Amino acid sequence: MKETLINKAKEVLEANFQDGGFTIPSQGLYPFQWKWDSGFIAIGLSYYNIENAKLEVKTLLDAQWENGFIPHIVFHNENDTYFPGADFHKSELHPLSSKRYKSTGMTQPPVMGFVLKEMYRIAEDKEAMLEFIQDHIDKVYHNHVYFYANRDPHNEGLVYIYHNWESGTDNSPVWDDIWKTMNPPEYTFERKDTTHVDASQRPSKREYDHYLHIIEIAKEHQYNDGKIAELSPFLVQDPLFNAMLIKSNEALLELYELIGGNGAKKLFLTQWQKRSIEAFNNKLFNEELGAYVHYDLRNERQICHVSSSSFSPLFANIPNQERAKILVKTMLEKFGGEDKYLCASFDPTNNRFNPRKYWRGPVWINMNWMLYYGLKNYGFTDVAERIKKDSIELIERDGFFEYFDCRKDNGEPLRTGYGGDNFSWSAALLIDLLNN
Ligand code: 2M8
Repeated sequence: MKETLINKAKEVLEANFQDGGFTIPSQGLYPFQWKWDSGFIAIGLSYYNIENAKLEVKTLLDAQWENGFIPHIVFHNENDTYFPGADFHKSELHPLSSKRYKSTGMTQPPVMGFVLKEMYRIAEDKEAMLEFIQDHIDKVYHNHVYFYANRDPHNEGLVYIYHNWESGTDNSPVWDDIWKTMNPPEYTFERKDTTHVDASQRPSKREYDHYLHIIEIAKEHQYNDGKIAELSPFLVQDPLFNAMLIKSNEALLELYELIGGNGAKKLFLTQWQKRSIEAFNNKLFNEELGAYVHYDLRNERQICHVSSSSFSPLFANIPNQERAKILVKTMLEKFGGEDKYLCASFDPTNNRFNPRKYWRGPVWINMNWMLYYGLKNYGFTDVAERIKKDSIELIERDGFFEYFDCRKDNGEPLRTGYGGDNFSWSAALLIDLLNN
């Protein structure tokens, strides 16, 4: 069983591998290179094709801008099955954008630090892997410097995102609170996603109006960070994004330790790490909900909803043991009913929950993967094992999909997963889970 699944997962990744040296998330639906997808994909590839894993990371880092920024999509080709493409995003507006690659002008969770460390853990030839890391780690470090210098206007140690697409959790009901503060124009455009996936599983047209509007504002100011901080109606300190940054800071510190030297970089990371963890615990925890939440920096308030992002700090060693216990209690009470697979992406007890719609409720394998390691780390072995078992069962039962219904019985006799099929990070992270 295990071997068959692993072979199928490899087939998915092989079919999605492109000539340019990167892996697309899913044919048709996502035909380019995505930042955090590439990180998760590199982890899976490391088990059986370390050279392609390295290439995946190298290709992404090649598209880094001169200011250290790494874009969320790199448009390696002219594929027209995706909207909005390179012509909409116009990364060339930013004076320091890559001259070689067209991209978006927004980013995604900073996974590359911990991805390099995972690759080192998995690699058989540690020496060769460390050499690769040595050649690429400064780019990741530079990316972290970019975040602290440009995305943290109060020097708190918490960086903001200016777009829901930067979060990776695109249409989470968390953002509904922000949409209520905006009234964008009704744009005319041709959606492509709904030609690949049933519209009931994707964001609405009105949501896309909001998404495009924020980009229009950023473009009016050539993606200037200062202007975005001043003007973007969406300015959020996201627990998932910041947990990834903290996890990656820790990984960079460990890797620089292995490499030796690099004192100034280690000092920078140590200082910011301390500040980030403190601010994270002080500002993003909500006692009443027993969970970490998002902070709306534009309107200076917590966004009081529980999502799978609320538990991601476990992955980055952010809570103390006592708080970790509270998080697990909240998770089990709200998300953990016997009739459900762990872990829904949004609170199933909240009336905004939708079990079929993208980031409004379905289970995502990348989130489960992080939660598995986080829970294990704090000694919550049973819950960790349940998340792992649920992830494997969902893929076996529903296929290598993008997201999955958390209800064990969703009333559909011919049940499948949702979103894109043959989805790369579901395959890549399954390989890691099955090898553990
Ligand atoms: C989804 O996002 C893209 C925009 O980035 C989209 O809907 O068009 C998200 O699930 C995101 O987290 C993911 O990286 C991307 C590619 O898999 O798809």
